[in-house]
Amino acid sequence: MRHFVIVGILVIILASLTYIGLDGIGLMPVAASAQAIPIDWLWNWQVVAMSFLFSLIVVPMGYSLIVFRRKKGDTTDAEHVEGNTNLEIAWTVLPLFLVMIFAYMGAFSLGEVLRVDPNAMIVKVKARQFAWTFEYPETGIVSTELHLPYNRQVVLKMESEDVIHSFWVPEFRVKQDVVPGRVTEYRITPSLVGSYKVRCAELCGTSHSYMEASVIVDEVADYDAWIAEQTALTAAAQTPEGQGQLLAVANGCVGCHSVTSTNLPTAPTWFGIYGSQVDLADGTTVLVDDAFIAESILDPKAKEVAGYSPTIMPPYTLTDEQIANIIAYIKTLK
Ligand SMILES: [Cu+2]
Repeated sequence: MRHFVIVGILVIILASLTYIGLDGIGLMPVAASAQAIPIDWLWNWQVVAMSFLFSLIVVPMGYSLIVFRRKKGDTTDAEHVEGNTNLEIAWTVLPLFLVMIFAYMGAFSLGEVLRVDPNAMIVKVKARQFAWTFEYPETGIVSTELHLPYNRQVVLKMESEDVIHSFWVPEFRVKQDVVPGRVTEYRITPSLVGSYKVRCAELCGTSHSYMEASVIVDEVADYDAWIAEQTALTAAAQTPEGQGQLLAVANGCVGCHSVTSTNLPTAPTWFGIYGSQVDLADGTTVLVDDAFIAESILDPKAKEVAGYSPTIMPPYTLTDEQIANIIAYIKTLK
């Protein structure tokens, strides 16, 4: 009986230390979704059970090795044990109970995770080797970053264009495969403002490990501001002038050419230039029209504007359409 008491106390001590140790090393990243709460709750009780079962095996084994080892000079046989019905019933019924309790806890946790909010916001997710794209159907925004408002359930409708991928944000805890030929759903309610990363959790090809995208949980006001900004960009980008402005930014044109009435020392301002006459370095003048702008983009040294030579601008290889869009943008600057 004394041995049982000692072993019992040691099991409790080791189980507590194992639990405190496992809990202390932070096995999980920060929890950033409402769904993380039932998952972490279940996980925590599993760690408790693991710590206890680990101790229940290791302590009696270690205790027996030390306390019941053969004494010096003792050559007698050990006691023969022919089985113990009570013990067998105990180690069948107790684990059965434990498994049933965890089955119930698991079902409860799953129910919480899958709980549907009818007001959930929809975002479409496209996965392809090796990138994620996010579409906001309400506004038509397409983004390579997933912005989500704080504390509102979102349902991701996910499709793959090629192979099986898997959407996984460890801070949200939930993970869902993205399978070609069908739409899979992923529900989450972000509960912590911050910047996270979605990574593909299904080996999908050579650059699988680079298949990441930013997931940003915004305060509601910041989210609204992002939506407004993206909507403006999307709307602007659909007109030739908008495309032209994006091109002018992307190609660095506006680094040297001002777009206001203030001239930069590097190059003539674009403001009011279309349709005007400019003096060239060779003493002649030229009308700024489509032909002159196109020539100046493709071959900047062909006609050098007075006051800026020698021309430092490199030739740009743009398509006719891109040039037309830039011209459309320049025309708006007046
Ligand atoms: Cu992938």
